[in-house]
Formats: sequence, C-alpha cells, structure tokens
Amino acid sequence: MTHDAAASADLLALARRIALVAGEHAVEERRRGISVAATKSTPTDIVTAVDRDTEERIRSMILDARPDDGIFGEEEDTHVGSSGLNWVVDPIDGTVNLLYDIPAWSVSIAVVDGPPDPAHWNALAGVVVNPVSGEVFEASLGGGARLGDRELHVNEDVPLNRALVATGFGYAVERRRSQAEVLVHVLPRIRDIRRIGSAALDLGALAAGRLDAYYEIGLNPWDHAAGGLIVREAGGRIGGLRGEAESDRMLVAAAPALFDELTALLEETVV
Ligand code: LIP
Repeated sequence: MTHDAAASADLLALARRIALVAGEHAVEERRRGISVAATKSTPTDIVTAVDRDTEERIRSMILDARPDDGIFGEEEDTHVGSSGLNWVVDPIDGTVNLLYDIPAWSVSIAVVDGPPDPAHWNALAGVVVNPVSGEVFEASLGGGARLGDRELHVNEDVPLNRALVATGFGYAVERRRSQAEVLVHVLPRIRDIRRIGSAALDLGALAAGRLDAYYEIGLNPWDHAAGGLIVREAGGRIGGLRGEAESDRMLVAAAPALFDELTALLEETVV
C-alpha cells in the first residue's frame, strides 16, 4: 500500500489524540496510587495496572476510529487487521520510572504499513508523549519531526569523543552483564552516558538535540517504532550493526556520521 504525506499526517493526528487522552488517564491513575500487577521475564520486569489499563484504552480508541487496522502492543495479544496498517503500541514506556514516580515515562504509538517488524515495516506516523511534562514528540513520513511546534533536527558534526550517548539495560542478569561489558568498552570513548529509562524518550531526546546518539540491545518493536520514525524525520539514522535493520540484537541511532563511528565502536565488542 502506498501512502502520501497527507494520509500519514491524518494518521499522526489520530495517534496524537489517542496518546494524549491515554496519557491523561495514566497520570490520573498514577496519582491514585500504583503497585506491581505482575512480573514478566524476571522479577524486576514489571507490569502495573496502569500499563494494562492504558493499552486497553488505546486499543479501544484505535478500533473505534479504524476497525480494520491491526494492533501490536506490549501488554496484550496481537490484533490482526485487514487494512495492511498496524498500530505498534507501548502504553507505558519506562514502567519502572512510572512505578518510582520518576517523571520520565511515555506513551508511544506508531502506525506502520506492513508487519510489526522493523526489518519490513514502513513507518508512517509516530508520537511519543511524556504525560508528566506534557511534551509531545511526533513525526509523519515525509512530514518532518516536531516537539510541540518546534521542528526537530539531530545534532550534526559531533565526533564520537564529544558525543553524549544514551543507552539502557534489560532485565535478565546475563543480558545485564553483557550490556555492562559493552558499556565498559564505550564509556572511555565518548563524552558521557545518560540512562533515561525509556527508549521512546531517548529517541525523542536524540531528535531534539538533547542527546547525540543512542544505542541499546534487547529492545522490542513497540519501544522504538514511534521514536525511530521521529529520529529519521529529524535527519538521523537508525539501524543495527553490520548493515542490519534495528532489532532486539541492537538498535543504534544518531546523525549519519556519528552513527557510522558508534556502530564501528560497538562492532569491536558486540558479536
Ligand atoms: C524500557 C525501555 C528502556 C529499557 C528498559 C525498559 P519498558 O521499556 O524503554 O529503554 O532500558 O529496561 O525495557 O519495559 O519500560 O516498557
């Protein structure tokens, strides 16, 4: 299916409205108190009732507006559609920050043409809302990237040894050990590291010039579907190592020249 910029802009307007409504409810639920509803891959990989309620609310609003679309979300089973479009949803990205009331969590919603697989999707629209700060990072294919009404562009001409780089860590002990070993290799070669705790906000910050690069091993498609389009529309490059697409094996994002430097450094230590 081909999509023109106007169609993508319409999808973005709907995704933005849904993310803002869902975010307002999530803030209100957080105010009333929060607890861990369950754990997933490990005892620290948590899900709260806010995660589940928010995804349920998002799914309902999507299907009310576009009943033939598919939905691929973090907390519920895939909803198979017939339109060829899939909504890739992380209802609360940065769940641990939500639990600890650290104001760095987001509602991340993307619309892609094709399967919910970054190696094969064509992202059309993406929005990342920080419901606490009210910041709205967004992009549509061919429509540019914005933070509110500010056009975004990644930082250009930043050499690796002056780069402020964000990353994150998974929940499984062995994965955390290997991620720490990669960090030991990277940290002496860059300006500094930031660990925000939400991939979607990391990618929004990169597009806004608040970071120079971001990499992470172990992300799911819903973590980066929206933020990846926002980075691309802000002039950044996003992908994996050795020419691969971004995946759970590796996601790297930066301006093109720094992307090449950072992937070369990571390829020295990541097999
Ligand atoms: C989070 C990611 C973050 C990663 C965290 C966690 P969640 O997603 O956005 O980049 O470092 O470990 O996976 O689990 O809060 O949706």
